[in-house]
Amino acid sequence: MQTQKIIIKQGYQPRTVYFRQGEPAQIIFYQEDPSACLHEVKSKDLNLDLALNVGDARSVSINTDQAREINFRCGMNMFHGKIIIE
Ligand SMILES: [Cu+2]
Repeated sequence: MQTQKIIIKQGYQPRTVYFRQGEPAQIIFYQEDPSACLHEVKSKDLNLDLALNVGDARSVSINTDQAREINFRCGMNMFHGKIIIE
């Protein structure tokens, strides 16, 4: 299992994560930001809509069947992150 961690704190740290195509993958989001802005993580590409409170950690499995770029963003579309499968 490929695992990448993203800390939510004044944005996404890191903003881009990479996975190898064809191997099971997950991202774990750690919420450290109390702002309403970053409360939600949304991704149309992943059909994802998470609401995270400070202290929450949530894993999201990522389908790596195809090489592609997946975008995600905060609830207000101000902060953006990217998942690259290559
Ligand atoms: Cu926002």
